[in-house]
Amino acid sequence: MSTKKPSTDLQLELRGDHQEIAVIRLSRPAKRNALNDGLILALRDLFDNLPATVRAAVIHGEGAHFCAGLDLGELQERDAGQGLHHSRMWHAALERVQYGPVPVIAALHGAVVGGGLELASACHIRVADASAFYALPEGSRGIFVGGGGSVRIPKLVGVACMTDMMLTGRVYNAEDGERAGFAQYLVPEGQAFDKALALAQRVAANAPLTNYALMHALPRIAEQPADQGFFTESLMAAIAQSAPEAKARVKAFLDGKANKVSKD
Ligand code: 1HE
Repeated sequence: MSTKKPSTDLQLELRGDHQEIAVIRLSRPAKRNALNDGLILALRDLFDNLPATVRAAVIHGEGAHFCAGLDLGELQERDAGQGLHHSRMWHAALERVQYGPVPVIAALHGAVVGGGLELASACHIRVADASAFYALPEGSRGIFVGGGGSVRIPKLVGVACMTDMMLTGRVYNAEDGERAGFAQYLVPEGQAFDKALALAQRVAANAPLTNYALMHALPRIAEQPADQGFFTESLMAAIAQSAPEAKARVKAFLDGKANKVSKD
């Protein structure tokens, strides 16, 4: 699997005055951005080699859908060992998304299904437009999730919701999906990318160490017993606040030079 040529189905574009936003596009619209092995490996390599200017990323899909999941055309007869390695390859790639160098915002539209939902759930923020729908057709295809979905998806919507989706083939539309917790933002059709980009610009303006703490410390703290979590939190807080950038930002507020918190 790892000897395949790099995929041309994944595009990277840098945006922003300092090339601080990476726009990552699944670019296989004829196959509804189904994720073949080449695309999964390209995703892994892309996150391993993001330019140092990048502070936040947006991932989206070309065409009418975000992603149709695993490329079923590649689902050849695998023995148990090969199936294990295939799933672990997905885990490695999506781990680079979740625990990579920068926060990733998924702009969702159309189908967000199977492995596409697993990819979306590895991102840090999900923005959906009104055309988005969510499903886990693995149940009806006689397979199981293999891209980390059984770990990440229940953290968004709960075990009961995921079990129901896989047992019954239930499809959530955009509105119900947002209510269930698949997406944090719901915007009119066609606006998910612009909203995700605007959020990425805000994220990119944060102190890098704060973003690092949110990506790497928070999910681990949330998994720890409370006593250990409190301790890890104190360590992370001490490290973050000792950074010169944190001191400069707090001083700017105290000098009346930084934005107040505002509900508008
Ligand atoms: C595909 C795939 C795919 C489309 N693998 N080729 N995922 C699924 O079970 C979802 C399967 N796909 C669909 O239900 C639909 O295609 C969609 C709802 C996503 C889109 O519908 P539509 O009408 O826009 O497109 P289409 O006509 O169904 O598909 C267009 C083409 O894309 C067609 O190929 P063509 O050569 O006949 O033009 C489809 O065969 C192809 N296509 N989806 C391969 N998924 C780590 S484990 C993860 C496990 C899973 O993700 S299982 C869930 C797989």
